[in-house]
Amino acid sequence: MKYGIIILWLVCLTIYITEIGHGADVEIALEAELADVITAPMVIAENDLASNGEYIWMEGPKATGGGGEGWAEFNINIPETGEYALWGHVIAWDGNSDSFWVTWQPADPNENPQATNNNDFRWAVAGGNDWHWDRINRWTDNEGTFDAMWEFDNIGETVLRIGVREDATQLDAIFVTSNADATTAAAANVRLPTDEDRKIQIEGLSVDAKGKVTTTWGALKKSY
Ligand SMILES: [Ca+2]
Ligand SMILES: [Ca+2]
Repeated sequence: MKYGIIILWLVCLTIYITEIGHGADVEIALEAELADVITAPMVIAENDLASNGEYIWMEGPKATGGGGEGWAEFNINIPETGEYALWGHVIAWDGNSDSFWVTWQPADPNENPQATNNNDFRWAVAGGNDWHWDRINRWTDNEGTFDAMWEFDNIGETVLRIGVREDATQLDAIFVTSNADATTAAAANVRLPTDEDRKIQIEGLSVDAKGKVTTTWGALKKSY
């Protein structure tokens, strides 16, 4: 009986190590237009070349700047503690339509940079008239852009807010990864959301390190 328990324990330990101990990156692909909250003047728009045919932006003409109101919020369930990076699938026409504000709580404080104008939360979006990936950065200390990294000490619910800074900047999708060291989209293994990713996002399911659905959002929240 005693040995049986030890063997059972070893089997469980082996399964645990096999499942989570191999260092797989956490990877979560999100559609911008499936955000949990979108406040005007940030709106959903259609584009045939965008993932899922839609993206979000504050509508506006190129080259005029303006903006600074409205945001999209994503409730993201973090399945493992550690460092995370974000990539955005974007279009940024010119120097007056190439930025968002980004906060990701609880790693970031509950601050509204649209009010505080804090450049620590300013994402200078890489320019380009076609959809392309850009790692989210910070305009820290007004000294230029640095790849942003967020550290989460607890698993569970986090809130990512992408706020309008300049109108006409377009966001199609977001890729969340625990591979915070990768500096190119290829190295970060970025992907646009699949049908399964969209299902997970819509139904509020969490994912494990290998991207398999493990538990419902509601069930996970109850364990806190
Ligand atoms: Ca700009
Ligand atoms: Ca999209």
